[in-house]
Amino acid sequence: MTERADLTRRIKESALRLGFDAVGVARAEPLTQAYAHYEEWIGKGYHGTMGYMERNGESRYDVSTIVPDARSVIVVARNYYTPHSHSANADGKIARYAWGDDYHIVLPPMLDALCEDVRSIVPDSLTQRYTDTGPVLEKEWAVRAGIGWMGKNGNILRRDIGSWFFLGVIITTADLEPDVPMEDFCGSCTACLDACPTKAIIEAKVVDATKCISYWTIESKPDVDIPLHIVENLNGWVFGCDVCQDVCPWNRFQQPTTESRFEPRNGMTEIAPLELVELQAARFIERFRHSPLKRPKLAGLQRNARALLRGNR
Ligand code: B12
Ligand code: SF4
Ligand code: SF4
Repeated sequence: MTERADLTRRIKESALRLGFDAVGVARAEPLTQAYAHYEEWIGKGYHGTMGYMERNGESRYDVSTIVPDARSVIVVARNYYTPHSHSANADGKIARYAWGDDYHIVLPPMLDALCEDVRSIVPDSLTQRYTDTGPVLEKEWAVRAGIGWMGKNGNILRRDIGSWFFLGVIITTADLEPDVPMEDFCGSCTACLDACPTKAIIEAKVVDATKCISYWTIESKPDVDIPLHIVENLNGWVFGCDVCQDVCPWNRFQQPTTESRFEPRNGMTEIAPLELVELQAARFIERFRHSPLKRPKLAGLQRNARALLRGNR
């Protein structure tokens, strides 16, 4: 085994020991084609009001603008699947990724520990980590690092655990052995395209956020009304949406996570819209501390709840 292969093996072992479910490595090179797709996506306005996506294009294109002399990108996956479900005909459904504690809180200390190990295994190396915390095309890196393939629903998926996992990325100057991208196992399946209630998957792998329930219920500004054609198709979702993952045949291979903080907080996988509309600010802060549901703020959640009540009429 070459020295580079040995260092890579030790880093991967460390990632698995720290609790990640999968780890891979990609060569840190400019993302010419993926970035062209990204620019086209932005050009078409599919990002809606997520203005931050228009900035820092150079980092999305080339991670060496973030870490000079970057040689490798380490990508990790952390499974968040817990064996619970929504009740029949649930109203006020919360997307699975948000049932437990926020991954923006759970993953960074794990990534910091891995960065520390990388720097001790490869002395003098530099590391910079992300998990939906900066201008990095995490899914493209996941594909390149062999973590999974990009499903037609726009999510990265694997044959062993489906798509119920978060991604984390470490850009490093360490020169590591790259993995090969995984084969695409979507085949002729179109279940996600057919099932999306708002037809947000414009074509295979391309999601127009401005049509996506996840965007409207999580990312849109709380003072903006959700358009009627979305309201009428919310199908009970008050925060996020899992339809295009629920129908994915590969998600039959889901495995329970070993992270107890991803278990539903207070056993909750849904929250009645009326309860949300009446929730007081002080109670909201206390109840949703460390929860992803804090993101749209109480005003955003109440806007979503009112939309659901309106759509149900
Ligand atoms: C913006 C964003 C969103 C937006 C846009 C969704 C999207 N599909 O990009 C909204 C708010 C809608 C969203 C929703 C969700 N998100 Co989100 N999101 C992000 C974020 C911050 C950036 C992604 C991005 O840059 N999108 C812009 C598009 C252009 O990028 P892209 O899909 O990578 O585009 C590629 C393809 O479209 C392809 N392409 C484009 N055109 C063409 C044409 C052809 C012919 C081909 C072959 C390819 C191709 O090339 C592009 C560049 O690589 C990432 C974190 C990060 N920093 O990466 C999380 C992230 C993607 N989200 C995540 C999650 C969990 C979700 C939800 C499941 C949450 C939920 N349950 O509600 C949903 C899933 C919705 C869906 N079907 O995609 C996870 C996904 C994990 C995984 N297993 O894949 C991420 C990685 C966060 C994380 N660190 O874990 N999200
Ligand atoms: S998250 Fe929901 S609305 Fe968005 S693309 Fe998937 S099924 Fe469609
Ligand atoms: S539902 Fe089918 S087409 Fe969509 S991501 Fe899963 S396997 Fe691919």
